[in-house]
Amino acid sequence: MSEQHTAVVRPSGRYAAAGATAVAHPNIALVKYWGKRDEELVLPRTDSLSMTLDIFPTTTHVRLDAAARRDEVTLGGVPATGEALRRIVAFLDLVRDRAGLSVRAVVDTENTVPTGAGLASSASGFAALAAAAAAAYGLGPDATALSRLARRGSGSASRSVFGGFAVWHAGAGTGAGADAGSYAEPVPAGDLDPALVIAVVDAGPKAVSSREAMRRTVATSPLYGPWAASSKDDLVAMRAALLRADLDTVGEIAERNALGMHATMLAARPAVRYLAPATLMVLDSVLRLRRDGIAAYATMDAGPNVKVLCRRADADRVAAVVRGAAPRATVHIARPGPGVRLLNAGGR
Ligand code: 2P0
Repeated sequence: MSEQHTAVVRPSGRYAAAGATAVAHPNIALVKYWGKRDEELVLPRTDSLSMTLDIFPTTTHVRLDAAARRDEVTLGGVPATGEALRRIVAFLDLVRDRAGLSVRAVVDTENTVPTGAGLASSASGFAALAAAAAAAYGLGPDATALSRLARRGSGSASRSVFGGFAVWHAGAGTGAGADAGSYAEPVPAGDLDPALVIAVVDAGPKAVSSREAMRRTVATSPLYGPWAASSKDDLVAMRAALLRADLDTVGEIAERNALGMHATMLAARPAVRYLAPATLMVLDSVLRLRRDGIAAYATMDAGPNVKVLCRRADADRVAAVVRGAAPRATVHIARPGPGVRLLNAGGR
């Protein structure tokens, strides 16, 4: 296993008084997670598979404060409130429950990815929080246990525990007994040299959260069942294509899986539509690239931004074409990145 796949999680046995700092990167799913079978435990309906990026890290510091009456959370230096705070405190409660401790925490998070724009800030966010909080409270999970723990914060965070490509197993069943079966692990890939050209066409927060959108889709979309069934086949074919480093097949599967996921949302009642005019302009440019013989394949998440999978050698050309198609977009080039890393467990 390459170093890229290694999640560094040091066991400590007792809580680290000075706290712990962890860094995690977002991941982009090539076979999507869309739909839960258990909201409380964040158990998905289907397996998913992603590539962790080497850009947009989240850095999170967690320090225990015996004198504090409640958790103090800042996001980019600004005190967290509302739903963001509620989710982080609920996650810390879970960690405290496992550690048998009640002491409150001071959490500082620096995100470099635009929050809430379908660029998976919750994946890097909860992966970093899980690693830092587990270390600060002395849990010492192995990488699999850390992936299960991160899942409880946000499903996609389970995959950001690992670098390179990762599969998140849905597992089976519901309730507490099903928790153990749902975790991510690295996926072996052949000699691929991929890049993801990320076109941020709108960095603003989305109108409908992915949590609400997936709930509505599962509950009301007549296309959800067929997509979930075809996603199972996509995952098997994707793993095989990755192993033989077949970028064209990886891209074809990723694009159809993403378009299918958006079709399920469009058929939800009421419809959820994340795709914007600029999204379609970029999708057209991807078709033109393919017509010109460049392997380029698009995927979109819970937002209007487009990620274009291509060979590393083609990334600059793909980025230039995408910029031409959406002149107001900000374009980034990402490559496979590392798993979550604990920077320290005893002081900043
Ligand atoms: C994914 N997305 O596989 C899919 C594709 C968005 C579209 O995972 O409710 O923030 O916290 O488990 O992980 C976004 O969902 O949702 C997501 P929760 P999460 O990347």
